[in-house]
Amino acid sequence: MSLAGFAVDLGGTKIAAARIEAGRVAARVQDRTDAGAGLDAQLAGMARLLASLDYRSGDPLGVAVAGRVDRDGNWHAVNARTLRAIAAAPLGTRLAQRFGENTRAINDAAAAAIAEARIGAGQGARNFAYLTVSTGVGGGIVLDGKLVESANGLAGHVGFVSSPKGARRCGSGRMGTVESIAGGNAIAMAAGLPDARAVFESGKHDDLIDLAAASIATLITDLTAILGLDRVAIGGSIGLAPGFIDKVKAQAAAEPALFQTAIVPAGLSHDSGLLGALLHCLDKT
Ligand code: BMX
Repeated sequence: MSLAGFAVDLGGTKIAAARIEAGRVAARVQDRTDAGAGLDAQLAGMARLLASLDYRSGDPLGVAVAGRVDRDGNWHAVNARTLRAIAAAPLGTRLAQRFGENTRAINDAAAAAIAEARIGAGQGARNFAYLTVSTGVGGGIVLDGKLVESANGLAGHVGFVSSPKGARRCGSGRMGTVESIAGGNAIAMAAGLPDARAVFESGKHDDLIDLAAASIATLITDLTAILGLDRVAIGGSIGLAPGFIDKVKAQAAAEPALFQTAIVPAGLSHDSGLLGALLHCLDKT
């Protein structure tokens, strides 16, 4: 396939940028996300990474970000603890000023859902959802090949659905969300460790990982009841950690058969947000 251009994927923990050629990531660089940075500093971080990939102003550039991007291109953290200085930030306008008109921004999980649906693990599925279990829990829903969108950019934010196992308030302000159980920040907080990687490496918190997997299984079952999903792909640093999807599948298998769906790993691994951001950008023209 002829997909070519550049992409940025800014998550709660890391920011990646890539040069994409012939539908594949040809070169990739990444850095830690500055969770306290405002729009100017985030744009400067993107520009730094892109410069190292020989990006030139005017080249096609798709930008995926954690948080919602509304119809006017304004960027808002939904979980205000993840990106603390991003509220009504005019991302679309500022991207165009800095990088040219050939840019477009979208939520990171929505971008990944587009890529997985078109060229990844969702190909051939009619009612498809992509879930990322990472710093937060994000999602994108693609029905009949079309991403479900809303004017406020919230559509698909399935991590903010409440969970029967939830007992904490999450950074969205909602009580007991799936993200408050299964998000990397939430798991790290519950374990009293700096981040989710440390939780996995400690080998001492299987109970927290099991609880996270169970809450994701319930979320998938609920989404299947609402949308008649025929496939769900899971990505993200926790979602793709060894054994995690198997735990989710084992929990989901205990549900009545009618409410079960196929659960598969993201086909594009950690590149789906980058590839989907560029696909979305090129859809514009
Ligand atoms: C949160 C939310 C989503 C995002 C998801 C995954 C914020 C800042 N983030 O649910 O918009 O898609 O996390 O994000 O409100 P990641 O940081 O784990 O990649």
